[in-house]
Amino acid sequence: MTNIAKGIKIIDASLYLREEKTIVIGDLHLGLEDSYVNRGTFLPKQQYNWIHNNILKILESVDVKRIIINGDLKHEFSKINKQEWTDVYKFLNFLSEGYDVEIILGNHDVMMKKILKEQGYNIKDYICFSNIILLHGDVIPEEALNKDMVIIGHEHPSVCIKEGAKVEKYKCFIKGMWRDKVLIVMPSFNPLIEGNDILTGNFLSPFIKKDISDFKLFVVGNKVYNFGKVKNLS
Ligand SMILES: [Mn+2]
Repeated sequence: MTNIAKGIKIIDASLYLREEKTIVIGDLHLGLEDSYVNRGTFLPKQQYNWIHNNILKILESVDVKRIIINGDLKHEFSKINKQEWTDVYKFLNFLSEGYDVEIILGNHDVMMKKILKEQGYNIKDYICFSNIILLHGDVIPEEALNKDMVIIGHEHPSVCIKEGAKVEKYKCFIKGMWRDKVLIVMPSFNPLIEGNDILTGNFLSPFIKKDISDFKLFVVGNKVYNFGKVKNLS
């Protein structure tokens, strides 16, 4: 566990908000394998169990009341595939047994929004705690201007790290500024999504400007490593 801000810890690819006893995970992209199969690539269905076991480990490590899914619960953009129908409900039912579950709408969730709402799931465009706004990060809502800290997903940040001749990609958290606010970007919780290399400078989210050299980098390996500023990475 590593502190990324006051009262906010990184645990694996999740964030723990201590005062709110809340775990935040994002970009699960459930149903990813079926979506690949439909495009002709076979992928064994292992991600669900991995996600399930990993969230269990996290929930056992700290005192949790609430779980927030920060967008892209499912993978397909313009439809709902068979695996999504199964995995999304299995996952939400499993979490709902012991915790309050809230879902922030991601750009991949639009097709399911109405259905989840009708079934009583708590689904929102963003969630605020005093000075913090949590949101997916594909659009900037007005409300973000009123807060001191913005926490987003959407970007799937990762970084390539060289070790001798070997280069390996790791998921990472990055922390910097958006306007006069602290911005934290979370990685995808899905093990199959390695993510987008932050050093390429190509970002999806309107919250991230091209130059992130002053951002701080937290790499998620078998533990979390504080790498300092992006510009010091060599
Ligand atoms: Mn995503």
